[in-house]
Amino acid sequence: MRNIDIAISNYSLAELGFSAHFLSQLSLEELELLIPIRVIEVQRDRLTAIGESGHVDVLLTAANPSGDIAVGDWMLIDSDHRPVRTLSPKSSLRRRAAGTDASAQLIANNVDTLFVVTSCNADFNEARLERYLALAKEAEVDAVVLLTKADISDTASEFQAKAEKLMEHLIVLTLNATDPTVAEELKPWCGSGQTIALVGSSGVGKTTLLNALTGDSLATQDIREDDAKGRHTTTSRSMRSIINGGWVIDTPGMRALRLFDNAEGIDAVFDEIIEAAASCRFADCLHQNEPGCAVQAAISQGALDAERLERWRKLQREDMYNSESIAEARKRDKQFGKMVNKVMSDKQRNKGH
Ligand SMILES: Nc1nc2c(ncn2[C@@H]2O[C@H](COP(=O)(O)OP(=O)(O)OP(=O)(O)O)[C@@H](O)[C@H]2O)c(=O)[nH]1
Ligand SMILES: [Mg+2]
Repeated sequence: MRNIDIAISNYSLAELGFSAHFLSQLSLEELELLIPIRVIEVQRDRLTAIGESGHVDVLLTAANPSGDIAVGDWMLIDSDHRPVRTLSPKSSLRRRAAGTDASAQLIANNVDTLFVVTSCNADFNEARLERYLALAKEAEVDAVVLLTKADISDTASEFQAKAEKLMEHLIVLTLNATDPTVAEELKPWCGSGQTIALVGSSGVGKTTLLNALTGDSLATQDIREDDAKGRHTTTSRSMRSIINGGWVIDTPGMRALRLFDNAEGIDAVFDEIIEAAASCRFADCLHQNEPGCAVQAAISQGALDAERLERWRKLQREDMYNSESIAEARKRDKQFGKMVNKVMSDKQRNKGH
């Protein structure tokens, strides 16, 4: 018995987000023999995807482990629905895994717009928002900040003004996520074939927004479970279709977003510092007490925020530390793999004698 389940769907590949970027990766033979599908949920040993002929359950193998596949990915499967390969994504959102694990974790792939969700309350934190914005910049994904719970705040416009200062041309919306008309407000980002991901802390209203966009509150039940506080919290990532076109990926609330290999994204968010630094007398200026430091000069003139400089430094340091520890862990894994291979081949050789 094959482990597949095909349901009816009416999506074309273009509506699913397939584009020239993916098509160009297929050979003529693959085009004829293989089926492109888009991953909507990943479990340890299997994934659910959607293709032109509906939902497909795919069993994963050692050659295609779940750790290398993210929600939003495009994959090729053969006519028996066995995974063949994952197509190179056009954007990839990744972080350092939570806890002590020095490994990379995929958040979502092939996202067009990142909705960075926070609330008009104590969750609002500039340093956290800057992290998410740097993540989006690095992945070359557009970011929009959504400030929920504006309906129960007297200072929503103050939060909005603060968020708008974090990056040039940043769009910041204040919303009531529980109001169904919110889907209308978010429509500009939800065109056919477009993919949105919702990120932010637990309880800020990501799933509430997902429900508004998909128009179906029941649809999220299977990915929710009661946590210790009796709240419904999202425990896994999944992609769902938006009422008037496009796709939305809900993610579990993140306690900490740890960036790695994100130097360019970080500099892009703090570009007023980079711009000022270009006028420093010394190319290797640390913007501390060096003579001719244009960054410190801008701070004393009130043209640059000293707290931004501190947050930029902190994020840079962290990014460097995380990038190094992930690179080291990869090297260790590789060396261990080589050692195992050597032991195995020695054993084989000894058997042969
Ligand atoms: N009044 C009001 N309540 C909101 C708003 N957004 C979310 N809520 C409420 O906040 C609570 C948490 O919302 P969720 O959508 O579950 O939050 P989440 O971001 O998905 O949380 P996790 O799944 O734990 O990451 C729910 O009770 C929502 O009804 C809003 O804009 N206004
Ligand atoms: Mg949720």
